[in-house]
Amino acid sequence: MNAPGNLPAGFSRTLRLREMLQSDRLEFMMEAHNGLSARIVKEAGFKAIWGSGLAISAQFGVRDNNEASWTQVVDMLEFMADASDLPILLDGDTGYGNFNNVRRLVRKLEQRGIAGVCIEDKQFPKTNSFINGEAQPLADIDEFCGKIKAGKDSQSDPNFSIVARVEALIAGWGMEEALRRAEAYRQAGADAILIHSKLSKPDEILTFAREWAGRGPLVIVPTKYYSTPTDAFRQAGISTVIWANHLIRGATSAMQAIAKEIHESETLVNVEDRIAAVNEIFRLQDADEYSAAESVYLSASSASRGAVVLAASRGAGLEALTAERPKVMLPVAGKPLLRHLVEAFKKEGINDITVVGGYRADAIETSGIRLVVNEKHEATGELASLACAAKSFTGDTVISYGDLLFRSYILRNLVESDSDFCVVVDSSQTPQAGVAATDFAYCSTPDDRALFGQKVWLQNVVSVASAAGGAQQSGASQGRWMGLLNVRGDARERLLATLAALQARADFDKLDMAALLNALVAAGERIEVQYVHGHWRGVNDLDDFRRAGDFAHAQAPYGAGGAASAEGARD
Ligand code: SPV
Ligand code: MG
Repeated sequence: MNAPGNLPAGFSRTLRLREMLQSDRLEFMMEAHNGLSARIVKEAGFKAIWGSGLAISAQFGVRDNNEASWTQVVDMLEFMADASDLPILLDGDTGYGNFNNVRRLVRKLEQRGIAGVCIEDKQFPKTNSFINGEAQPLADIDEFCGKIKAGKDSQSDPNFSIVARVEALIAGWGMEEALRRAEAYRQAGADAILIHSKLSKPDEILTFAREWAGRGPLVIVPTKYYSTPTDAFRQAGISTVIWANHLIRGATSAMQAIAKEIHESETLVNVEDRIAAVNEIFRLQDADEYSAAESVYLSASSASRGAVVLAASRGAGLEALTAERPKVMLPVAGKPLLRHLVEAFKKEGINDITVVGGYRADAIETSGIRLVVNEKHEATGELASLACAAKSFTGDTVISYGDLLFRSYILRNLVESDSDFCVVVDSSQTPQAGVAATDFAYCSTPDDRALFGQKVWLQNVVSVASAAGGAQQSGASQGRWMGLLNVRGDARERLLATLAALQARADFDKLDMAALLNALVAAGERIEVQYVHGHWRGVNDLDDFRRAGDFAHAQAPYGAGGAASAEGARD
């Protein structure tokens, strides 16, 4: 809720700043010096930002002597204006030159969404008022009035504010001179007067306010007279208080303490719980908005692609080799099977890889992947494992068996499919008497190996389990499903709904991927089939395992010991 008289964010920043300066309430501005601090000021509830010259130069690591160029300051303001929709009043020092520089400054500030500028009546290049203030020459009054007029004449938004800062008290010229200057600046068109003091008591500010008698908005910076109760400013009719440098100072103390602690202790353990979590930084950067936008604008690209790898099994027929590790960790051509798969995904820009482990999941090497564990792997099947990774379906997702080796074009073509669902079927593998194999696929058209541009659709997949369950299809299958399924965009929601429906079945724990594919078809989904003819290996038994090494070696780059073996050449 806005307090009465407060303008909500829908009003322009210039209007909001103007309203703050002109309102009868005491208002507050908080210093910010970059995008992050601007965001923090807004979240704290402030209505406007002071773009402090001291703080902005300090965060650059330079002095408050116009060492940072005005364009560097304006560039920083752009980040601040992007990070926060609050009005920003720039501390524009002396205007960075003469009247002409002020004109250009005002135009550039308006272009970047800055609501106003404060210029001070010193000479360029200035020095911070708290460093030897008396020694600093003041500007000629007429010359400074010319700057104010030039700035007012060049603003295109009538609500852009120019605040004139009187440095007469800082420079030791006395109250009368301060009042004389303030009046001249008011008459030159200044929208408010900033009266600055370096005393530790508010006396001269309160005197000035009394003498000023409400001729226009007064802005103060109580850095030195900070112990004054804020109500005293309210009673004096001050318009706006600027807390001018407290975020850069707070950040400095924190950084000094943390750097010292980490340097001395050579560990992060003492600081981790005392500093903002990395996720808090992400939040302040609005990382969630990026992810949401990514799913809208990048849905077909690699940036939103993920993979879910089913790797819970020990490997029937491989017991001798898998006492200490799951099948996916068996070494093939010098590295675990899973690593071959992860590298294949990464080559296609699929970096968000979730592996569902089960048997000896502790032995799965987790670099570059997210491991989730199907704790009930001994009593459950592939779909129970898949359900463990349901949260990982965020963009386009490839679901894969964990024991696959394949030539890279297979995955590339799969992820480039524009169908909601797409599977790869090997037409070179059909059921043979006496050979145990699963996942035979029945498709709308057989592979004539010259089908270009014509889509083939999956009708049914028969695994050993589903065949045993009576779902056997009559007639010849067109090949073997390789264990790769691509799910595009929003189709993942339908896949997850189908999975959830199957989860309600009493036999869910026994269901495999074939059951999911068949349930999708039964639900009316069209699953595209991409035929291949060899060029891949699954590792199901010792024989497969032995041949997998030859296959993998044949895929290794030339010069990396990857001379094509007879096995690889044939495929
Ligand atoms: C600033 O914040 O840079 C100011 C205020 O100009 S002061 O440092 O108090 O002069
Ligand atoms: Mg300053």
